Amino acid sequence: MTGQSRIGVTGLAVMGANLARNIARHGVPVAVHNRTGARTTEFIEAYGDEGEFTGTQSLQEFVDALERPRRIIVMVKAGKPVDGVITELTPLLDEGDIIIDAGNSHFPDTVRRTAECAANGIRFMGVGVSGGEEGALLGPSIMPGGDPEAYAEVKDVFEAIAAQVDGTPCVVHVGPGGAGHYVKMVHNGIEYADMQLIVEAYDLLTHVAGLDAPAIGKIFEEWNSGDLESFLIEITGKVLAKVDEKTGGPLVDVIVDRAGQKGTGTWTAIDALGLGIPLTGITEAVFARGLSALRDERKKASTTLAGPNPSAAEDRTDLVDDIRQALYASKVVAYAQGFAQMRAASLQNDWNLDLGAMATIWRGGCIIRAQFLNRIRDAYAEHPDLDNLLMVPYFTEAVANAQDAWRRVVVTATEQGVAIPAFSSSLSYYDGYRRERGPANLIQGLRDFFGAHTYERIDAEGSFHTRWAQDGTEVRTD
Ligand code: NBP
Repeated sequence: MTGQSRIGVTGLAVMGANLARNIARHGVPVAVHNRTGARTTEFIEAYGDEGEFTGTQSLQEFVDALERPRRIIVMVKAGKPVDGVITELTPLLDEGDIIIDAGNSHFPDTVRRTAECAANGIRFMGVGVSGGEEGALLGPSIMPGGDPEAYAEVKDVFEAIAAQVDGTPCVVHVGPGGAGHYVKMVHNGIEYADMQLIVEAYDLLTHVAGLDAPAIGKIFEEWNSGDLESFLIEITGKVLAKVDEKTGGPLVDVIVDRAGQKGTGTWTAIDALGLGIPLTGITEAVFARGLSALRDERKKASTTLAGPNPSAAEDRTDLVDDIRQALYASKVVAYAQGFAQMRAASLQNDWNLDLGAMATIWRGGCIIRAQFLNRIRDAYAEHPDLDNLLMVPYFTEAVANAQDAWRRVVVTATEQGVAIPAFSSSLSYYDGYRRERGPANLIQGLRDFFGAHTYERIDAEGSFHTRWAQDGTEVRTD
């Protein structure tokens, strides 16, 4: 039996429901399904008149409602539920049908599921979707990975429902296998770094500039009209301006300082460690959330461990602008690192990622959407094989101009005892990256001393070992 729905969505919690509504609102007939049937009934009751929906109560009914090849978006909780749905769907599907996992799956799972589905003649796509609840409904940034021929079957739908910036939809086929979910993972990692940089600026503005939340909210509002213009800077202004109904003071002042996380930042950092890519901005952001969670330990340490207590500066005019520049320079570094990571993963996995296209599809719909991404898109358009974004004249110059302020902020924060892990590690990365000769010569010497790991010389080919504990002579080992 062949149904009439062009595409199906199973999993009607907030993301799946909004994605299904977005698709139907674009005139595409959608079959919907949810494990708990009552949710489907409620969905049809609430939104049934927004488009051409077919509500189904069983997976058999669901697959029967779809055109061939069947195109099925799975929007269930990431992890085991995705495998469960694939297992249940597989016997009901035909050769060439397409399963699209649009949740936040970890990319190695996507690689495995692609192979498992292929063994059953099913085409599997791992698709990153960013933008949260509102993006799913009004236009997300979509990062589809998997078989390009399978993508061709859904391209028109994805392009219709994605956010649009300057007439360009925020969706592009990212690459094969796990590439889509990989890129979504790095997107989320960059989101962690962006947020950490924002909170470090907030901390300094509070404790070193001596400003209160509404005043800082206004500063973020101003910053949002310059180089920093972005969704996260914009909402920072709004969150800081919010008044708590209960206390009459700023809401942010009564929110517990313990950050949650769902794991995508950790995945990004772990992957960077495996690739050997320095990813200090994102990784420090993950560690900072970890430190924030040690609330009880911090409470004890706050009365035990010595250190300066920050005191508000008398003249804050220059300080506020210095903090803005430090935020911008650190942000450039965090993005340079994230893009370097995607480049390394692309080379390792033969994904052939178009990094300029990634910047292009992140300009709208997603959480890190920003003006700044236009600059990154331009950089890759001019230099497709770029090693590091810092080397493009625009960014080289931007960081060069900001660096005096950036260094002042790191010094001031350190003197005043304000933790700035992302600001300071970004500056250290910058200083390390711009050194032709670093100090790792000594590491090699030490490794050779205790483990005969050998070293190379700057003045001769080959590898060498010194008999440190014996006669001290050097021998060539290759
Ligand atoms: P949740 O992640 O909260 O998952 C709830 C859905 O999964 C419900 O439809 C539930 O069905 C279904 N489900 C579960 Br739980 N176990 C199942 C199983 N074994 N078999 C079949 N269905 C099962 O939903 P969400 O917040 O809409 O997110 C969906 C995906 O999108 C996740 O991967 C999430 O990480 C990702 N994502 C979320 C956001 C966001 O802002 N929330 C943003 C971007 C991406 P039930 O109704 O029967 O319990």
